[in-house]
Order: sequence, then C-alpha cells, then structure tokens
Amino acid sequence: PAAIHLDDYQAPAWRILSTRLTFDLAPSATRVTAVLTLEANPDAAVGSDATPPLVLNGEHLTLESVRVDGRALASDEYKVDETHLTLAALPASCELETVVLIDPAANTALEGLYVSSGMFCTQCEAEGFRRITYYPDRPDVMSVFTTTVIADKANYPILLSNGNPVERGELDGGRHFVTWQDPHLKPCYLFALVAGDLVKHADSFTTMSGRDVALEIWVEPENLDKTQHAMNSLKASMKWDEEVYGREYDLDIFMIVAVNDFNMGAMENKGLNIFNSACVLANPDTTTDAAFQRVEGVVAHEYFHNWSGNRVTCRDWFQLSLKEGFTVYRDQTFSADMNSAPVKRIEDVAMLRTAQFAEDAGPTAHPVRPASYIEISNFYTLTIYEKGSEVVRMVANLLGEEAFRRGSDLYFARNDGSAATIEDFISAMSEASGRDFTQFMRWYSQAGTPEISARGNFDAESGRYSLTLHQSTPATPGQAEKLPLVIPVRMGLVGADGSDLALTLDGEALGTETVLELTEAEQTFVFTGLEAGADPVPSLLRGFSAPVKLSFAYSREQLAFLMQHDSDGFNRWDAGQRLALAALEDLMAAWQQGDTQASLDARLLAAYRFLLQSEPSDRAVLAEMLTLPSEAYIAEQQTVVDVDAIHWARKTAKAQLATALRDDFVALYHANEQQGDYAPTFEQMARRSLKNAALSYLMSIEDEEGVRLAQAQLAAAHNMTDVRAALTLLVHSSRTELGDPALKAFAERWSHDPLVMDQWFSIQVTRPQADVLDRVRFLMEHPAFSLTNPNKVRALIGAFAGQNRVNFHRLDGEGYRLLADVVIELNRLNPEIAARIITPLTRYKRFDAKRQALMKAELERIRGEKLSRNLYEVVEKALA
Ligand code: DPP
Ligand code: ZN
Repeated sequence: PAAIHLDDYQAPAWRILSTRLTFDLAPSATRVTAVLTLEANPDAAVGSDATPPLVLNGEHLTLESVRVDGRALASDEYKVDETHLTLAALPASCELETVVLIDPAANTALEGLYVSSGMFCTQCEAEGFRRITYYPDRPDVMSVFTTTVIADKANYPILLSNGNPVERGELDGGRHFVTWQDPHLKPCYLFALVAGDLVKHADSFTTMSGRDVALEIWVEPENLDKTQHAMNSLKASMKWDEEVYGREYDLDIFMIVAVNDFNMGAMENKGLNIFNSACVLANPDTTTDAAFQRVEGVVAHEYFHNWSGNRVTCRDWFQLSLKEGFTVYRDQTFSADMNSAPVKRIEDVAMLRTAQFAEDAGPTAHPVRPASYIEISNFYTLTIYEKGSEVVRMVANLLGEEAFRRGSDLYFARNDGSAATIEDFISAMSEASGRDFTQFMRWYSQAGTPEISARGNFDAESGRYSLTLHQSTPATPGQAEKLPLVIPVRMGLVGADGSDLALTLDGEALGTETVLELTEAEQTFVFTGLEAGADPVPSLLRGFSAPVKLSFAYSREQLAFLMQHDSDGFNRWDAGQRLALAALEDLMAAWQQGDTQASLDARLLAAYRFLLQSEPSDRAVLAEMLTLPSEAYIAEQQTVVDVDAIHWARKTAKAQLATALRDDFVALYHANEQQGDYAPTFEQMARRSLKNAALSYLMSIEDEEGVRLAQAQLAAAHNMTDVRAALTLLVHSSRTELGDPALKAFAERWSHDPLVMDQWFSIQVTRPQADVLDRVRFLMEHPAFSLTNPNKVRALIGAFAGQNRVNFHRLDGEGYRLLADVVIELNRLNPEIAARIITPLTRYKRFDAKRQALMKAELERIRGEKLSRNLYEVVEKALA
C-alpha cells in the first residue's frame, strides 16, 4: 500500500450539486441507487478543453448498472475495478445514476452500512461511504443529500437518515419507505442511515432565536430507562454552545441512535448522531460515575461538531485535528464548566501525559497535522485529538477569552458551508487578535513531546530570581531535527510563607502570576525587587499551560511545600505526583537490588497524613491527590521500563500508607458514605471517589474492616460506581474466596446487559495475580464474549494488554502471544480495531532485551499474515 501526502493535495475535478440515494434494505443484499448531479469543477486544474475523467471510489460493491443522463452505458464505456469506477468524456454537467448491491450482514469491519443487533446502521468517517456506493469519498466534495430508505415494515418500523423527513408511505409486500432531505451541504462522511425496531426518548429545545428543535434518542426498547442522562447532557450542550460560542442548532430535529457494535465512541453525522451504546446509555444501577461523565462529554463532543466539523468541515484528512482538536477543546471546557474544573484538568492531563506522550515517543509518532498516511483510520489518535486540543487551548490562553471568541466567530463566518484547513483556523485567530502565529504553526508540523528543563537561582542580596528555561524536542521517526516552539509557561513564585510573590520582570509589575513565552532554545527571565528573605519556590507550567515535559530539580521538601501551598490547584496535585514519583523510584531501586523491606519516604507519608487530617477544601481534588501515579505514568518516566519493579513499588507504597494511616482511611470512608439517592453530580461523585479510594487503601492490606466494608458495599448495591469498586477490590485481592462468589452472583444478575458484562470482563482480566492469563483465555470462550463486537474486545483484550501490565509482560511471552493471536483474527474481521488493539506490542523498544525479543517475534509473526492496510502501516512502522 502506498502513502498519501499532504503536499499532493489537488482540488476535486468534479463537484456534486445534489445526491439522491435510494436504499432498498435487506441484510445480505441491499440495493443502493445513487443519482448524482455532476459539474466539472472550474477551479480544478485541467490541461485541455475536455472534461477530466470522473473517478469515483467504491469498495466491496457489486455494480449493476450505470446511466448518464438517462442512457444506460455499455460495460466498455466505463472502467470498474476493486477500488474505483472511472468514467471519461462526460459532458461538463450531467446526471449519473449507479445501482449497486451490497452485503451489510457480512460487513464485520463496521465501516459503511452494516447490521448490528438486527438493525441497519452506518459509519462513514473516514472512508466508509465508498462501501455504500460509488462516490468521490473525500471531505471537500460537499453536496445536498436526499435519501429514501425502503425496508420491511415489521422488522424495521423506524427508518432514519440526515435532515428532515419529507415523505413516507407504504409499499407492496409489507414494505414501507421514508424520504429524508438534508438542506445543508455536507461531505459523504457525514451521511447516516438507521433502520430498526427502536423506541425513542423525545424532548425538545428552544434555541436562542426561539426555534423549537425536536430531540430524539433512539434505542432498543430495553434501554429506554438509560437515556435521561444523555438527554440532559444534550440540552446542556446546546445551551452552552449558544452562550459560549454563539452557535445555534440549524435543523428542526436532532437525533441520537445507540448501536451495540461500533468501532469508535460516536459519530457526528448531520442531525443523526450514531453512538456506541457505551457512550450514550447510562443508569445508576448499570453505569459508573466515570461512564456518566463520559456520556456527558461524548454527547457534547458530537453535538459541538455540528459547527466545528459539519458546518465547517475539513478540506482533506490531514486537517483532521482542525475539527477534532477544536471539538475536544470545546467538550473539555464544557465538562469543566459542568463539573469540577480542576479535576477535569487533572484527568485530561493525566491521560495526555501517559497515553499521548507514549504515542509521541513511539514508532507511530506523528504531528498534529501529519504529512502522510497509508490508512487514515489509523490517525484517529490521541495526538490528533488530545494534543490537538492542547494546541487550541494554548491559542485560547495566548489570546484571552474575548479575542479567542472573536477569532472563532470569524472562523465560522468565513468558512461556513465549506471545507477548511488548519491555516484557515489560525489565520482567523491571528486576524481577530493581531497576533503573529508563524512560529506557533510548528506545533502542527513537529511530532514529539517538547522537553523543558528549568533552572532557578535566587540572589538574596540583589533580590533577583533568575529562571532559565531550555527547550528541546526529541527526534521522532522521519523528523530528526526540531525547531524551537512557542511555549507558554504560566508560573508564579511562591514565597516562604506559602503565598505568591509579586512579580516584576524587566521593570514591569505583573501581579502574582504570569505567562512566560518561551520562543528560543534557551531564555533567562530575571524577576527583580524580591525581599531578601523571600526564598522563592517556582511554581511552573500552572494549569499545564503547554503539552510538554518540564523538569526542575525540586527538593522533596519543596514538593511537599508546593503540595500544600501552591495557589494553583493543578500544580498542587502535580507537586504531589512528583513527590510520590520520587518515593516510588526509591522503592523501585531497592527492589531492583533485592531489598524488599525498604520503607516509603517519610515525607510522602507526612504529606498524606496532612491531606487526610485537614478539612478538605475540594473533595474532588483530594480524591485525585490521594491517588498514586498510575503504573503507566511511572513507566513513562523510565528509560527502560521495569514492569515488575513498578508494580511492586506501587503496591508496597500503597500498603505502607494504608498501614500507617489505617484509622484515617476508615474515618474517610465513613465521612463520605452515601446519603440519599444517587445523582451524577460532581459533589456526589467526589464523595464516592474519596470513599472508594479509602476502601482501596484498606483492601491493599486486606484489612478485616476493609473486607467487611467492601462486602457490605457490594451487597447494598446502591449504584454501579460503588458496586464495581467493591467488586474490583474483592476480585483483585489475593483471597479468591472473596472474589469468586461475588463474580458469579454478578454475572447471574447482569447476563442480559452487554454493557455491564463488559465491566465484568474488565474487572477479572485486570486482576494482578499470576493466574489471570488462564482466566483471559477462559473468558474468550464465554457466551457473552465476541470478537466481532469492539466493546467486548476492548473490555477483555484491551483491558488485559493495556492495564494488566505485569501479566501482559510475563517473561514467558504468553501475554504477547495471546494478543498477537487476537490481532491476527481481527485483521480479517475488523482491521480498524486490529490496528488499535495491537498498540502495546508496538512499544517494545521501551523494555528490556528479553521482552523486546519476545514482542518483536510476535510482530514478525503478524507481519507474516496477509495484512490489511491498517495493520500493515502500524506493523511496518513498529518494526522499522
Ligand atoms: N468524528 C468522530 C468523533 O467525534 C470519530 N468517531 O470523534
Ligand atoms: Zn470528534
């Protein structure tokens, strides 16, 4: 397979003024008739007077007929192969009709039109539409769509597509039809169709200009009691986008459909969002707090795409972060407004610093705007989404709220109804603010995580504090040399009494906090006018003001001090993480030398005692502060990852904290017990996380009172957050007599609910004990498991390989072998999921020689298969 390059972009040769589709649905033989009104594009470069050939994408299609302006073409008048239909010498404007047959029931790739739990649904982003009909499957070809869906009425009473329903009726043989018209221009990746036996949760929203919009969430009948939270989230999103961005919804109806088999989280199709059921269904009995929040965030994300993605779409797939980075930034700020803003920031950064930084340091590292790709579905990555969001966040912070809003208004106004580029976004921001973004654009073209090393020096005599910041970005595949970036470093100086000092820089008084703009490889900033006794401790990169790694030689005392006093909530948490990391590194070093009796640094213990014994100002932040850095984050800090040392150190630290602070944890548990009914509010969620954090410490030493509390919490079955936390702790304990009966009872109660069974799988396969691999194999044979359902694959295989690090990285290589076996099967069934689930194997260079060899051998074994484009690209990069 060949790579596609950003630099080769050419405008489409043909435009499509209108697209009329008719679907005659049947699971194994659906007939799709497409009538396209075509016009040669005057803007496209053509050499002669003749019209350019019309080249349409099409895969897995059986072509039945081709007509141009009503005349049926003979088979020598066009060319058709496995990927294209080509027509030459067409009139400059004409109407093309094609009829194809497709087989949705056999479509396990879940791209295009497929069948999930007996219903028809679609997923067209990025390049699924070419599996539906012959079409220029590229985002810069925008058209108005009219879609008629015909199906058996008894099996498929509900027929949905984009836009507004304009006609419906009965047909012979028990069939019926509905015609939908979408007045907005859209690229084909935003096309959607659903047909099934569904019920709806209906509501409405009045927009800021007073229009009524019907809101409908369509689900299978048994899920109707799981739709309220998504509906609330949708209404909140619509209102927020009006208030914060001035964006109003533009159709009379907005629909969401829940689908069980779905590759991604959800899809923003115009007026008809299709969701993975895991990202829309929520109910206290079946859904954890984290999943409630995910539903809120994903509903918002897809809704926000109506402007950032649909009204203004992407010129080509290299611009993917134009819509994704911006929309993630929008959904993150929305969630911060709806919940605890500091906790939202902590969670997002923790994810970025583990998973995205790892991607940026691995074989598939790529810039926020890649320069080339083989398979675009491999680029729906943390870099495009999360780092892309951080880049937009830096723009917003550099400009300030008002100028950023002016820039976003200008961007939407100027590009509405068209396919834009990242330059269009940045130039609107630049014009609205007068700021020059030339150097800033490097954030879009350079891969890798920038590293800042900071040094400080206080001269008490002159009252000067000089801070030197040095930046560099490590080489990434294909990019050896990196240039300096514009890095905004929000910072303050914390004085000996714990309060922020007044900052004077170059004679200018800046208040107590400022943003340093680092633009060169190294710069020194000198703060003057400090008192001799100030003894400042710098608090750097507040709020995580740039997606970088920052190092500063803090003493542990300074970290403990910042953990208590930093005025920035994020940096208080981060100081705690740095202190914990240092303490964990001591333990790891001891373990590597055979010392299993080492004690935890007393300063960390003291810091925890302080946290537990003072009145919490913010429970949600406290719960984060009581959580030790994850194994994945610790691994990110190591040159050669020692999974066993990490696991042992974290477990030991936790147990020592639990032993020393046992009574405080018991008290914390009781102070945060549930009162009243469950609600997915952040205040309640904070209490539940605190309570369950306390329980997790107690269970780490298998404290009898802890066991009793966990069992009681499980039996009370108040809500899934508490049930799952208690069940996980019992199952992950060394005493199988605690976990096994609980797992059995849980499965009996929930076997009918696939989303709950996903949790049941994950809980078991993340068990740290060495017997887990047999359990994974056993569960793969369980009737509730299926390799064709992406949620199941993620819940079982993904959770094992991604979260159960000690067992996945077993020294006999059995964990690697198991993953490779699954990847090989998925390569045939669902290449997109295969290319995602393989990720842990591709990171082999981070491990010791023995594990590297084992992992590479599995990659080579996979390479020996006939690979899909998706896997080919990932495996070749990994082995390069
Ligand atoms: N465009 C989709 C999203 O919202 C991809 N599934 O991220
Ligand atoms: Zn998105």
